[in-house]
Amino acid sequence: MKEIRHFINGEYVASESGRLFDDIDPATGENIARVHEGGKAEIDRAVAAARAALDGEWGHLPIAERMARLHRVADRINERFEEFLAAECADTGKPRSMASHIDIPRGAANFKIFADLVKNVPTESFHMDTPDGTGALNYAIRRPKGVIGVISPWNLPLLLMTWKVGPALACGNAVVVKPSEETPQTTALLGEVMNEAGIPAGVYNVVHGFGPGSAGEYLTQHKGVDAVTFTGETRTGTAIMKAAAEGIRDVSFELGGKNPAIVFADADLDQAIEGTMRSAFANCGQVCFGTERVYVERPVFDEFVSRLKAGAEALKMGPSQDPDVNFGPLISQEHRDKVLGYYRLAEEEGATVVTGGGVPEMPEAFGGGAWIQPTIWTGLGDDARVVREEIFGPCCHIRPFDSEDEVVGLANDTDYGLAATVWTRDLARANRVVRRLEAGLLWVNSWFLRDLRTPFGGMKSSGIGREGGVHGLEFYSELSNVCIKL
Ligand code: NAD
Ligand code: 6OD
Repeated sequence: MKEIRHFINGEYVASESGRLFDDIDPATGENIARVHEGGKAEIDRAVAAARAALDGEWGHLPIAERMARLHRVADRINERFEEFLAAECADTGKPRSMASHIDIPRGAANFKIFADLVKNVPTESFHMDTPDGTGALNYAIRRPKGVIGVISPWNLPLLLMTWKVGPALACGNAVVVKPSEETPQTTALLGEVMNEAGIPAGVYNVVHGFGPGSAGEYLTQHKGVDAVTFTGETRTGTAIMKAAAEGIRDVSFELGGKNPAIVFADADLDQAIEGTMRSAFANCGQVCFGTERVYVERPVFDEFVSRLKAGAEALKMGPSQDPDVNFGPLISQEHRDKVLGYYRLAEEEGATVVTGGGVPEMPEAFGGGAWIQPTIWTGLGDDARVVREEIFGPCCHIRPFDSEDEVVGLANDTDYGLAATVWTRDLARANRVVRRLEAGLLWVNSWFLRDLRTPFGGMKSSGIGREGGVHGLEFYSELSNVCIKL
Protein backbone atom coordinates (compact mmCIF):
# COMPACT_ATOMS: atom_id res chain seq x y z
CA MET A 1 0.00 0.00 0.00
CA LYS A 2 1.31 3.46 -0.96
CA GLU A 3 2.40 5.58 2.02
CA ILE A 4 2.16 9.37 1.97
CA ARG A 5 4.56 11.26 4.23
CA HIS A 6 4.96 14.87 5.21
CA PHE A 7 7.37 16.99 3.17
CA ILE A 8 9.48 19.05 5.54
CA ASN A 9 12.72 20.85 4.78
CA GLY A 10 12.99 19.19 1.38
CA GLU A 11 12.52 15.61 2.64
CA TYR A 12 9.68 13.16 3.04
CA VAL A 13 9.32 12.31 6.72
CA ALA A 14 7.11 10.10 8.87
CA SER A 15 4.92 11.30 11.75
CA GLU A 16 6.55 11.17 15.16
CA SER A 17 3.31 9.78 16.57
CA GLY A 18 3.28 6.90 14.06
CA ARG A 19 -0.41 7.68 13.37
CA LEU A 20 -1.69 7.12 9.83
CA PHE A 21 -5.08 7.56 8.18
CA ASP A 22 -6.68 6.15 5.04
CA ASP A 23 -6.89 7.85 1.65
CA ILE A 24 -10.07 6.54 0.02
CA ASP A 25 -10.91 6.41 -3.69
CA PRO A 26 -14.39 7.98 -3.79
CA ALA A 27 -15.31 6.07 -6.97
CA THR A 28 -14.89 2.64 -5.36
CA GLY A 29 -14.61 3.18 -1.61
CA GLU A 30 -11.26 1.38 -1.68
CA ASN A 31 -8.32 2.46 0.39
CA ILE A 32 -5.59 3.64 -1.99
CA ALA A 33 -2.94 4.95 0.40
CA ARG A 34 -2.01 5.38 4.05
CA VAL A 35 -1.25 8.95 5.06
CA HIS A 36 0.89 10.14 7.98
CA GLU A 37 -1.09 12.34 10.34
CA GLY A 38 0.82 15.37 11.54
CA GLY A 39 0.47 17.00 14.94
CA LYS A 40 2.21 19.73 16.90
CA ALA A 41 5.66 18.16 16.38
CA GLU A 42 5.41 18.19 12.57
CA ILE A 43 3.94 21.69 12.45
CA ASP A 44 6.77 22.94 14.69
CA ARG A 45 9.37 21.35 12.42
CA ALA A 46 7.75 22.66 9.25
CA VAL A 47 7.43 26.22 10.56
CA ALA A 48 11.04 26.18 11.76
CA ALA A 49 12.19 24.92 8.34
CA ALA A 50 10.19 27.66 6.60
CA ARG A 51 11.64 30.36 8.85
CA ALA A 52 15.18 29.10 8.25
CA ALA A 53 14.57 29.07 4.49
CA LEU A 54 13.60 32.74 4.59
CA ASP A 55 16.91 33.54 6.25
CA GLY A 56 18.85 31.35 3.82
CA GLU A 57 19.34 31.18 0.05
CA TRP A 58 15.66 31.82 -0.73
CA GLY A 59 15.68 35.16 1.07
CA HIS A 60 18.66 36.34 -0.96
CA LEU A 61 17.94 35.05 -4.46
CA PRO A 62 17.84 37.73 -7.16
CA ILE A 63 14.22 38.16 -8.22
CA ALA A 64 14.91 36.94 -11.77
CA GLU A 65 16.34 33.69 -10.40
CA ARG A 66 13.39 33.21 -8.02
CA MET A 67 11.02 33.63 -10.93
CA ALA A 68 13.04 31.29 -13.17
CA ARG A 69 12.76 28.55 -10.54
CA LEU A 70 9.00 29.06 -10.25
CA HIS A 71 8.75 28.71 -14.01
CA ARG A 72 10.63 25.43 -13.64
CA VAL A 73 8.06 24.26 -11.08
CA ALA A 74 5.32 24.84 -13.64
CA ASP A 75 7.35 23.10 -16.35
CA ARG A 76 8.01 20.07 -14.14
CA ILE A 77 4.30 19.73 -13.30
CA ASN A 78 3.57 19.74 -17.01
CA GLU A 79 6.35 17.24 -17.70
CA ARG A 80 4.90 14.97 -15.00
CA PHE A 81 1.34 15.75 -16.11
CA GLU A 82 0.18 12.12 -16.22
CA GLU A 83 1.35 11.43 -12.66
CA PHE A 84 -0.42 14.51 -11.32
CA LEU A 85 -3.51 13.66 -13.32
CA ALA A 86 -3.63 10.07 -12.07
CA ALA A 87 -3.11 11.16 -8.45
CA GLU A 88 -5.79 13.88 -8.63
CA CYS A 89 -8.33 11.58 -10.27
CA ALA A 90 -7.63 8.79 -7.77
CA ASP A 91 -8.17 11.14 -4.81
CA THR A 92 -11.27 12.90 -6.15
CA GLY A 93 -12.85 10.50 -8.65
CA LYS A 94 -13.34 13.45 -11.01
CA PRO A 95 -13.42 12.81 -14.78
CA ARG A 96 -10.01 12.93 -16.45
CA SER A 97 -11.60 15.15 -19.07
CA MET A 98 -12.06 17.83 -16.39
CA ALA A 99 -8.82 17.35 -14.45
CA SER A 100 -6.73 17.33 -17.64
CA HIS A 101 -8.27 20.60 -18.85
CA ILE A 102 -8.60 22.47 -15.58
CA ASP A 103 -7.00 21.08 -12.43
CA ILE A 104 -3.52 20.16 -13.64
CA PRO A 105 -2.80 22.81 -16.31
CA ARG A 106 -4.21 25.59 -14.14
CA GLY A 107 -2.37 24.19 -11.14
CA ALA A 108 0.88 24.54 -13.11
CA ALA A 109 -0.04 27.94 -14.59
CA ASN A 110 -0.41 29.42 -11.09
CA PHE A 111 3.38 29.36 -10.74
CA LYS A 112 4.08 31.13 -14.04
CA ILE A 113 1.33 33.73 -13.84
CA PHE A 114 2.29 34.97 -10.40
CA ALA A 115 6.02 34.87 -11.08
CA ASP A 116 5.52 37.06 -14.15
CA LEU A 117 3.20 39.36 -12.29
CA VAL A 118 5.39 39.97 -9.29
CA LYS A 119 8.38 40.63 -11.53
CA ASN A 120 6.50 43.34 -13.37
CA VAL A 121 4.46 45.10 -10.70
CA PRO A 122 5.76 48.58 -9.88
CA THR A 123 5.50 50.24 -6.48
CA GLU A 124 4.54 53.87 -6.04
CA SER A 125 6.81 56.87 -5.44
CA PHE A 126 6.07 60.51 -4.56
CA HIS A 127 8.27 63.52 -4.48
CA MET A 128 7.21 65.93 -1.71
CA ASP A 129 8.03 69.54 -0.97
CA THR A 130 9.75 70.45 2.30
CA PRO A 131 9.99 73.88 3.99
CA ASP A 132 13.74 74.10 3.29
CA GLY A 133 13.09 73.65 -0.40
CA THR A 134 15.20 70.52 -0.88
CA GLY A 135 12.25 68.12 -0.87
CA ALA A 136 11.94 64.47 0.01
CA LEU A 137 11.42 61.30 -1.95
CA ASN A 138 8.91 58.65 -0.86
CA TYR A 139 8.91 55.22 -2.37
CA ALA A 140 7.28 51.97 -1.35
CA ILE A 141 9.12 48.71 -0.97
CA ARG A 142 7.41 45.33 -1.05
CA ARG A 143 8.72 42.51 1.11
CA PRO A 144 7.57 38.96 1.75
CA LYS A 145 5.23 38.58 4.69
CA GLY A 146 7.14 35.61 6.09
CA VAL A 147 5.80 32.13 6.80
CA ILE A 148 2.38 31.61 5.23
CA GLY A 149 0.04 28.86 6.48
CA VAL A 150 -1.92 27.43 3.54
CA ILE A 151 -5.02 25.35 4.26
CA SER A 152 -6.68 23.94 1.17
CA PRO A 153 -9.87 21.99 0.34
CA TRP A 154 -10.58 18.82 -1.59
CA ASN A 155 -12.67 19.93 -4.53
CA LEU A 156 -9.84 21.19 -6.81
CA PRO A 157 -6.90 20.13 -4.65
CA LEU A 158 -3.85 21.01 -6.76
CA LEU A 159 -5.39 24.06 -8.40
CA LEU A 160 -6.65 25.69 -5.20
CA MET A 161 -3.44 24.92 -3.29
CA THR A 162 -1.09 26.29 -5.99
CA TRP A 163 -3.43 29.28 -6.37
CA LYS A 164 -2.07 30.22 -2.92
CA VAL A 165 1.43 28.72 -3.02
CA GLY A 166 2.21 30.31 -6.44
CA PRO A 167 1.75 33.94 -5.33
CA ALA A 168 3.15 33.24 -1.86
CA LEU A 169 6.45 31.98 -3.31
CA ALA A 170 6.50 34.59 -6.06
CA CYS A 171 6.41 37.23 -3.31
CA GLY A 172 9.36 35.51 -1.61
CA ASN A 173 7.54 33.83 1.29
CA ALA A 174 7.93 30.27 2.57
CA VAL A 175 4.83 28.10 3.11
CA VAL A 176 3.51 25.32 5.29
CA VAL A 177 0.61 23.62 3.52
CA LYS A 178 -2.06 21.51 5.18
CA PRO A 179 -3.97 19.88 2.31
CA SER A 180 -7.39 18.38 2.84
CA GLU A 181 -7.27 14.98 4.49
CA GLU A 182 -9.43 13.72 1.60
CA THR A 183 -6.92 14.64 -1.12
CA PRO A 184 -3.29 14.50 0.02
CA GLN A 185 -1.65 13.12 -3.13
CA THR A 186 -0.92 16.00 -5.49
CA THR A 187 0.20 18.31 -2.68
CA ALA A 188 2.62 15.57 -1.60
CA LEU A 189 3.87 14.99 -5.15
CA LEU A 190 4.58 18.69 -5.55
CA GLY A 191 7.39 18.30 -2.98
CA GLU A 192 9.38 16.24 -5.51
CA VAL A 193 8.81 18.89 -8.15
CA MET A 194 10.00 21.65 -5.81
CA ASN A 195 13.27 19.77 -5.28
CA GLU A 196 13.64 19.13 -9.01
CA ALA A 197 13.06 22.82 -9.76
CA GLY A 198 15.72 23.98 -7.30
CA ILE A 199 13.38 25.51 -4.75
CA PRO A 200 15.51 25.49 -1.58
CA ALA A 201 14.65 23.12 1.24
CA GLY A 202 12.13 24.57 3.69
CA VAL A 203 10.43 26.94 1.24
CA TYR A 204 7.58 24.49 0.54
CA ASN A 205 6.51 22.24 3.41
CA VAL A 206 3.52 19.93 3.66
CA VAL A 207 2.01 18.50 6.82
CA HIS A 208 -0.91 16.10 6.39
CA GLY A 209 -3.72 15.70 8.85
CA PHE A 210 -7.17 16.88 9.85
CA GLY A 211 -8.56 20.20 11.09
CA PRO A 212 -9.56 20.42 14.76
CA GLY A 213 -7.10 18.83 17.19
CA SER A 214 -4.77 18.03 14.32
CA ALA A 215 -2.32 19.60 11.85
CA GLY A 216 -4.83 22.20 10.56
CA GLU A 217 -5.63 23.69 13.93
CA TYR A 218 -1.99 23.62 15.12
CA LEU A 219 -0.89 25.42 11.97
CA THR A 220 -3.36 28.26 12.52
CA GLN A 221 -2.33 28.55 16.19
CA HIS A 222 1.43 28.53 15.60
CA LYS A 223 3.01 31.84 16.59
CA GLY A 224 5.67 31.45 13.88
CA VAL A 225 3.03 31.63 11.13
CA ASP A 226 2.69 35.22 9.92
CA ALA A 227 -0.55 34.85 7.94
CA VAL A 228 -3.07 32.16 7.03
CA THR A 229 -4.74 31.70 3.67
CA PHE A 230 -7.68 29.32 3.69
CA THR A 231 -10.19 27.95 1.23
CA GLY A 232 -13.03 25.93 2.64
CA GLU A 233 -16.26 26.15 4.59
CA THR A 234 -17.43 29.36 6.19
CA ARG A 235 -17.69 27.60 9.57
CA THR A 236 -14.03 26.53 9.39
CA GLY A 237 -13.07 30.07 8.39
CA THR A 238 -14.70 31.35 11.58
CA ALA A 239 -12.58 28.96 13.69
CA ILE A 240 -9.41 29.93 11.83
CA MET A 241 -10.10 33.62 12.22
CA LYS A 242 -10.37 33.18 15.99
CA ALA A 243 -7.00 31.39 16.05
CA ALA A 244 -5.39 34.05 13.85
CA ALA A 245 -6.63 36.82 16.17
CA GLU A 246 -3.85 35.79 18.60
CA GLY A 247 -0.88 37.82 17.41
CA ILE A 248 -3.09 39.83 14.99
CA ARG A 249 -2.17 37.63 12.03
CA ASP A 250 -3.63 38.39 8.64
CA VAL A 251 -6.14 36.03 7.00
CA SER A 252 -7.32 35.57 3.44
CA PHE A 253 -10.51 33.55 3.14
CA GLU A 254 -12.28 31.95 0.19
CA LEU A 255 -15.35 30.37 1.71
CA GLY A 256 -18.74 28.96 0.82
CA GLY A 257 -21.45 30.20 -1.52
CA LYS A 258 -25.11 29.80 -2.45
CA ASN A 259 -24.74 31.25 -5.88
CA PRO A 260 -27.63 32.43 -8.06
CA ALA A 261 -27.98 32.25 -11.83
CA ILE A 262 -30.50 34.62 -13.43
CA VAL A 263 -31.93 33.71 -16.83
CA PHE A 264 -33.86 36.47 -18.62
CA ALA A 265 -36.38 35.54 -21.31
CA ASP A 266 -34.26 37.21 -23.99
CA ALA A 267 -31.23 35.01 -23.22
CA ASP A 268 -29.73 32.64 -25.76
CA LEU A 269 -31.33 29.60 -24.12
CA ASP A 270 -28.90 27.12 -25.66
CA GLN A 271 -26.04 29.01 -24.03
CA ALA A 272 -27.88 29.51 -20.74
CA ILE A 273 -28.70 25.82 -20.48
CA GLU A 274 -25.21 24.68 -21.40
CA GLY A 275 -23.74 27.14 -18.87
CA THR A 276 -26.15 26.20 -16.11
CA MET A 277 -25.52 22.50 -16.75
CA ARG A 278 -21.84 23.11 -16.07
CA SER A 279 -22.35 25.47 -13.15
CA ALA A 280 -24.75 23.12 -11.36
CA PHE A 281 -23.21 19.73 -12.18
CA ALA A 282 -19.49 20.10 -13.06
CA ASN A 283 -17.21 18.37 -10.57
CA CYS A 284 -20.38 16.74 -9.19
CA GLY A 285 -21.54 20.17 -7.99
CA GLN A 286 -18.46 20.62 -5.81
CA VAL A 287 -17.33 23.99 -7.12
CA CYS A 288 -17.44 26.93 -4.73
CA PHE A 289 -18.88 29.28 -7.36
CA GLY A 290 -21.29 26.65 -8.73
CA THR A 291 -24.97 27.46 -9.10
CA GLU A 292 -27.50 26.10 -6.58
CA ARG A 293 -30.25 28.71 -7.15
CA VAL A 294 -31.59 29.37 -10.64
CA TYR A 295 -34.08 32.17 -11.31
CA VAL A 296 -35.76 32.01 -14.73
CA GLU A 297 -38.04 34.70 -16.20
CA ARG A 298 -41.55 33.28 -16.37
CA PRO A 299 -42.09 33.15 -20.18
CA VAL A 300 -39.19 30.68 -20.59
CA PHE A 301 -39.46 28.91 -17.23
CA ASP A 302 -41.14 25.67 -18.40
CA GLU A 303 -38.87 25.30 -21.41
CA PHE A 304 -35.77 25.96 -19.30
CA VAL A 305 -36.77 23.39 -16.66
CA SER A 306 -37.52 20.66 -19.16
CA ARG A 307 -34.32 21.26 -21.15
CA LEU A 308 -32.13 21.35 -18.00
CA LYS A 309 -33.81 18.10 -16.90
CA ALA A 310 -32.95 16.50 -20.24
CA GLY A 311 -29.36 17.71 -19.89
CA ALA A 312 -29.01 16.35 -16.35
CA GLU A 313 -30.39 12.98 -17.41
CA ALA A 314 -27.93 12.81 -20.30
CA LEU A 315 -24.84 13.22 -18.09
CA LYS A 316 -22.54 10.23 -18.33
CA MET A 317 -21.63 8.92 -14.91
CA GLY A 318 -18.67 6.62 -14.39
CA PRO A 319 -14.98 6.15 -13.69
CA SER A 320 -12.59 8.97 -14.37
CA GLN A 321 -10.54 7.05 -16.97
CA ASP A 322 -13.51 6.75 -19.35
CA PRO A 323 -13.07 9.66 -21.82
CA ASP A 324 -16.84 9.96 -22.33
CA VAL A 325 -17.58 10.36 -18.62
CA ASN A 326 -18.47 13.87 -17.48
CA PHE A 327 -19.93 13.14 -14.05
CA GLY A 328 -17.96 11.57 -11.17
CA PRO A 329 -18.78 10.73 -7.57
CA LEU A 330 -18.90 13.05 -4.57
CA ILE A 331 -15.71 13.24 -2.52
CA SER A 332 -16.71 10.80 0.25
CA GLN A 333 -19.49 8.76 1.80
CA GLU A 334 -19.64 11.34 4.60
CA HIS A 335 -20.22 14.15 2.13
CA ARG A 336 -22.80 12.04 0.27
CA ASP A 337 -24.70 11.55 3.55
CA LYS A 338 -24.77 15.32 3.94
CA VAL A 339 -25.98 15.93 0.37
CA LEU A 340 -28.56 13.13 0.58
CA GLY A 341 -29.79 14.74 3.81
CA TYR A 342 -30.59 17.84 1.73
CA TYR A 343 -32.24 15.69 -0.96
CA ARG A 344 -34.59 14.31 1.74
CA LEU A 345 -35.08 17.74 3.25
CA ALA A 346 -36.10 19.18 -0.13
CA GLU A 347 -38.98 16.69 -0.29
CA GLU A 348 -39.96 17.42 3.32
CA GLU A 349 -39.95 21.14 2.50
CA GLY A 350 -42.38 20.47 -0.37
CA ALA A 351 -40.14 20.50 -3.46
CA THR A 352 -41.17 19.01 -6.77
CA VAL A 353 -38.34 16.68 -7.75
CA VAL A 354 -37.86 17.33 -11.48
CA THR A 355 -35.13 14.73 -11.77
CA GLY A 356 -32.78 12.74 -9.52
CA GLY A 357 -33.11 12.92 -5.76
CA GLY A 358 -31.25 9.74 -4.84
CA VAL A 359 -28.44 7.30 -5.46
CA PRO A 360 -27.91 5.77 -8.93
CA GLU A 361 -27.47 2.08 -9.58
CA MET A 362 -23.82 1.43 -10.33
CA PRO A 363 -21.88 -1.64 -11.47
CA GLU A 364 -20.61 -3.78 -8.59
CA ALA A 365 -17.02 -2.48 -8.84
CA PHE A 366 -18.30 0.99 -7.92
CA GLY A 367 -20.75 -0.16 -5.25
CA GLY A 368 -18.63 1.35 -2.45
CA GLY A 369 -18.35 4.72 -4.22
CA ALA A 370 -19.98 8.01 -3.26
CA TRP A 371 -22.20 8.20 -6.36
CA ILE A 372 -25.27 10.41 -6.38
CA GLN A 373 -27.84 11.55 -8.93
CA PRO A 374 -27.80 15.06 -10.38
CA THR A 375 -30.94 16.64 -9.02
CA ILE A 376 -33.26 19.50 -9.93
CA TRP A 377 -36.09 20.86 -7.82
CA THR A 378 -38.83 23.43 -8.31
CA GLY A 379 -41.59 24.72 -6.04
CA LEU A 380 -39.70 25.60 -2.86
CA GLY A 381 -40.36 28.76 -0.89
CA ASP A 382 -37.64 31.38 -0.61
CA ASP A 383 -37.10 30.51 3.06
CA ALA A 384 -36.59 26.78 2.52
CA ARG A 385 -33.29 25.59 3.98
CA VAL A 386 -32.49 23.90 0.67
CA VAL A 387 -32.66 27.34 -0.99
CA ARG A 388 -30.62 29.07 1.72
CA GLU A 389 -27.86 26.66 2.79
CA GLU A 390 -24.82 25.62 0.77
CA ILE A 391 -25.21 21.95 -0.22
CA PHE A 392 -22.07 21.53 -2.35
CA GLY A 393 -23.59 18.75 -4.43
CA PRO A 394 -24.93 18.33 -7.99
CA CYS A 395 -28.28 20.01 -7.46
CA CYS A 396 -30.18 23.22 -8.01
CA HIS A 397 -33.58 24.74 -7.34
CA ILE A 398 -35.29 26.64 -10.17
CA ARG A 399 -37.81 29.40 -9.46
CA PRO A 400 -39.67 31.71 -11.84
CA PHE A 401 -39.50 35.53 -11.60
CA ASP A 402 -41.36 38.42 -13.22
CA SER A 403 -39.21 41.55 -12.92
CA GLU A 404 -35.64 42.75 -12.68
CA ASP A 405 -36.17 44.30 -9.23
CA GLU A 406 -37.74 41.12 -7.92
CA VAL A 407 -34.90 38.89 -9.12
CA VAL A 408 -32.16 41.17 -7.82
CA GLY A 409 -33.84 41.05 -4.40
CA LEU A 410 -34.10 37.25 -4.55
CA ALA A 411 -30.51 36.79 -5.69
CA ASN A 412 -29.15 39.01 -2.90
CA ASP A 413 -31.32 37.44 -0.20
CA THR A 414 -28.50 35.23 1.14
CA ASP A 415 -25.75 35.36 3.74
CA TYR A 416 -23.24 34.50 1.01
CA GLY A 417 -21.76 36.64 -1.75
CA LEU A 418 -19.33 34.61 -3.83
CA ALA A 419 -20.65 34.44 -7.40
CA ALA A 420 -23.64 35.24 -9.61
CA THR A 421 -24.35 34.60 -13.28
CA VAL A 422 -26.67 36.56 -15.57
CA TRP A 423 -27.93 35.28 -18.91
CA THR A 424 -29.38 37.90 -21.28
CA ARG A 425 -28.79 39.33 -24.77
CA ASP A 426 -29.39 42.85 -23.44
CA LEU A 427 -25.96 44.05 -22.31
CA ALA A 428 -27.34 47.31 -20.87
CA ARG A 429 -29.57 45.24 -18.62
CA ALA A 430 -26.71 42.87 -17.79
CA ASN A 431 -24.56 45.80 -16.68
CA ARG A 432 -27.46 47.31 -14.66
CA VAL A 433 -28.17 44.01 -12.91
CA VAL A 434 -24.60 42.92 -12.10
CA ARG A 435 -23.89 46.28 -10.50
CA ARG A 436 -26.69 45.54 -8.01
CA LEU A 437 -25.69 41.93 -7.30
CA GLU A 438 -23.79 41.35 -4.06
CA ALA A 439 -21.07 38.96 -5.19
CA GLY A 440 -17.34 39.07 -5.84
CA LEU A 441 -17.51 37.07 -9.10
CA LEU A 442 -20.06 38.21 -11.66
CA TRP A 443 -20.47 36.41 -14.95
CA VAL A 444 -22.57 37.51 -17.93
CA ASN A 445 -23.40 34.82 -20.50
CA SER A 446 -20.63 32.55 -19.21
CA TRP A 447 -19.45 30.66 -16.17
CA PHE A 448 -15.95 29.65 -14.95
CA LEU A 449 -14.39 31.87 -17.59
CA ARG A 450 -11.52 32.96 -15.35
CA ASP A 451 -8.35 34.84 -16.12
CA LEU A 452 -5.89 34.15 -13.29
CA ARG A 453 -4.90 37.83 -13.28
CA THR A 454 -8.35 38.98 -12.19
CA PRO A 455 -9.54 39.45 -8.58
CA PHE A 456 -11.13 36.41 -6.99
CA GLY A 457 -13.04 36.26 -3.72
CA GLY A 458 -16.38 36.76 -2.06
CA MET A 459 -18.45 39.27 -0.12
CA LYS A 460 -20.44 38.71 3.07
CA SER A 461 -19.93 35.19 4.52
CA SER A 462 -18.11 34.07 1.36
CA GLY A 463 -14.74 35.43 2.30
CA ILE A 464 -12.28 38.11 3.19
CA GLY A 465 -9.91 39.67 0.70
CA ARG A 466 -9.19 39.04 -2.94
CA GLU A 467 -6.56 36.78 -4.42
CA GLY A 468 -5.54 36.68 -8.07
CA GLY A 469 -3.37 39.00 -10.11
CA VAL A 470 -1.93 41.98 -8.31
CA HIS A 471 -4.67 41.74 -5.68
CA GLY A 472 -3.00 38.76 -4.01
CA LEU A 473 0.13 40.82 -3.52
CA GLU A 474 -1.64 42.82 -0.82
CA PHE A 475 -1.93 39.66 1.24
CA TYR A 476 1.33 37.93 0.35
CA SER A 477 3.61 40.92 0.86
CA GLU A 478 4.18 43.80 3.25
CA LEU A 479 4.50 47.32 1.91
CA SER A 480 6.75 49.79 3.69
CA ASN A 481 7.20 53.41 2.75
CA VAL A 482 10.70 54.86 2.61
CA CYS A 483 10.99 58.63 2.92
CA ILE A 484 14.40 60.12 2.02
CA LYS A 485 15.03 63.73 2.85
CA LEU A 486 16.96 65.15 -0.09
P1 NAD B 1 -13.44 22.43 5.08
O1 NAD B 1 -13.61 23.79 5.66
O2 NAD B 1 -14.10 21.28 5.75
O3 NAD B 1 -11.91 22.03 5.02
C1 NAD B 1 -10.96 22.81 4.34
C2 NAD B 1 -9.61 22.60 4.98
O4 NAD B 1 -9.64 23.11 6.31
C3 NAD B 1 -9.18 21.14 5.09
O5 NAD B 1 -7.80 21.07 4.82
C4 NAD B 1 -9.47 20.82 6.56
O6 NAD B 1 -8.67 19.79 7.09
C5 NAD B 1 -9.13 22.14 7.22
N1 NAD B 1 -9.76 22.40 8.52
C6 NAD B 1 -10.96 22.00 8.96
N2 NAD B 1 -11.19 22.47 10.22
C7 NAD B 1 -10.10 23.21 10.57
C8 NAD B 1 -9.73 23.97 11.72
N3 NAD B 1 -10.54 24.08 12.78
N4 NAD B 1 -8.54 24.60 11.72
C9 NAD B 1 -7.72 24.52 10.65
N5 NAD B 1 -8.01 23.81 9.54
C10 NAD B 1 -9.19 23.17 9.49
O7 NAD B 1 -13.86 22.56 3.56
P2 NAD B 1 -13.94 21.38 2.48
O8 NAD B 1 -15.08 20.51 2.87
O9 NAD B 1 -12.59 20.81 2.28
O10 NAD B 1 -14.30 22.18 1.14
C11 NAD B 1 -15.61 22.49 0.78
C12 NAD B 1 -15.95 23.91 1.16
O11 NAD B 1 -14.97 24.78 0.62
C13 NAD B 1 -17.26 24.41 0.64
O12 NAD B 1 -17.90 25.18 1.62
C14 NAD B 1 -16.87 25.31 -0.52
O13 NAD B 1 -17.79 26.31 -0.84
C15 NAD B 1 -15.60 25.88 -0.01
N6 NAD B 1 -14.76 26.34 -1.12
C16 NAD B 1 -14.65 27.68 -1.34
C17 NAD B 1 -13.89 28.14 -2.40
C18 NAD B 1 -13.75 29.62 -2.68
O14 NAD B 1 -12.87 29.95 -3.46
N7 NAD B 1 -14.57 30.48 -2.12
C19 NAD B 1 -13.25 27.24 -3.24
C20 NAD B 1 -13.39 25.88 -2.98
C21 NAD B 1 -14.15 25.44 -1.91
O1 6OD C 1 -9.58 28.35 -11.44
C1 6OD C 1 -9.66 29.29 -10.67
O2 6OD C 1 -9.24 30.37 -10.94
C2 6OD C 1 -10.28 29.14 -9.34
N1 6OD C 1 -9.91 29.99 -8.42
C3 6OD C 1 -11.20 28.17 -9.14
C4 6OD C 1 -11.90 27.99 -7.92
C5 6OD C 1 -12.80 27.01 -7.79
C6 6OD C 1 -13.50 26.80 -6.56
O3 6OD C 1 -14.12 25.80 -6.26
